[in-house]
Amino acid sequence: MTDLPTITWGLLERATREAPPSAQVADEWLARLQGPLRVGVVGAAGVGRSTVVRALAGAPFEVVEGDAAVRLWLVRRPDEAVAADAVSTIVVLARADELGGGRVDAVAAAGRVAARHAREDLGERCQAVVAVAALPAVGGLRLTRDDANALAALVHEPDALLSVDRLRARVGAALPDKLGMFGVRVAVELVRQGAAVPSGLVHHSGVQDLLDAVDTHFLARAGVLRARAALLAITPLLRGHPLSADVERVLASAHEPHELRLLAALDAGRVSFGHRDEEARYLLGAHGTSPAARLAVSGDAYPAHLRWQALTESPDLTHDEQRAAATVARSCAALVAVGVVE
Ligand SMILES: Nc1nc2c(ncn2[C@@H]2O[C@H](COP(=O)(O)OP(=O)(O)O)[C@@H](O)[C@H]2O)c(=O)[nH]1
Ligand SMILES: [Mg+2]
Repeated sequence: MTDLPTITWGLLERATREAPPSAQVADEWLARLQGPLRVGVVGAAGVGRSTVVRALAGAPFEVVEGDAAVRLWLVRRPDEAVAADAVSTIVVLARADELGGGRVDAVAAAGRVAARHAREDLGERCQAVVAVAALPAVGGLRLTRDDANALAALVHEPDALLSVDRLRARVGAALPDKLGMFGVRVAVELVRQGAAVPSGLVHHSGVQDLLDAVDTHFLARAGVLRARAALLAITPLLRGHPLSADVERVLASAHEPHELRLLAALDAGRVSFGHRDEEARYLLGAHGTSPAARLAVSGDAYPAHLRWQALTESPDLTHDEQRAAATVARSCAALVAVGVVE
């Protein structure tokens, strides 16, 4: 089985030569397939897009406001995330610190809400759901000496942290504006523990969780995700051209997007094969997509294929689990084919 990125490269080159209306876009995508992954930040005005872009500055991928091959879809409430291209979307519960009046555990609590939605209603619509408070993470990187002094003083003045008004009366507006009530409370706690404030805020704000999710769901699969985005981008430009049938066939038959969906379902706990989950994750490419990486736990591809094929008819599995087993079996079949060729 030739992989999707390789097939896509060939189709894009053909598009530049044979299909003039799509040539320019195909050419742009050929260049983009070799560059860093672009991650788009989308959502309603005021949801916190610019702040998330700032919080991700310096990450090992390119962050842009607006749509891209893959996207972070910012929402205030989970029910705003109604339709998305699941494989290329991470839903972000933005400004999560504002929940519960900026309590110290606000983002952690929002994180549990996010995980529940990933298991339940949002699971089919995205790769992951993450709760993030970007403002305190950004603010933590811009603290001045005065801010640091104010935080140190607040360690001994718990009453000043009881409300925004009290905090403003004590330290002025600059610090609460920079970090938010949640951020100030967390930062004071970090100072009390003798921990570094900027990196502590990145962790407690969920920004580290977001970076990890982008790493797992996007960066590790950048080749497939970009290839798919490129084919989707040229599809409308090929209407009526013979190449369009080839592109549609590749998009419809590519196995990798099914692997990504199943990995997300396993991560969120929507699907489980019990003690076989770990083997499934390897075979699906969670720990590397080379044949050797996929087979690291199973050993030989052929017996693995037989075992997973048998599970597609196992009476111990639900219908959904049988279908999921068929996805793993198909990954195994491709590995068997690779072994035959070598
Ligand atoms: N408390 C809090 N406020 C935030 C957060 N992110 C953004 N904001 C504030 O929300 C407002 C809109 O943010 P912005 O990033 O400009 O939103 P955009 O319109 O989507 O780009 C600004 O006043 C931000 O300071 C956050 O994580 N927590
Ligand atoms: Mg903005």
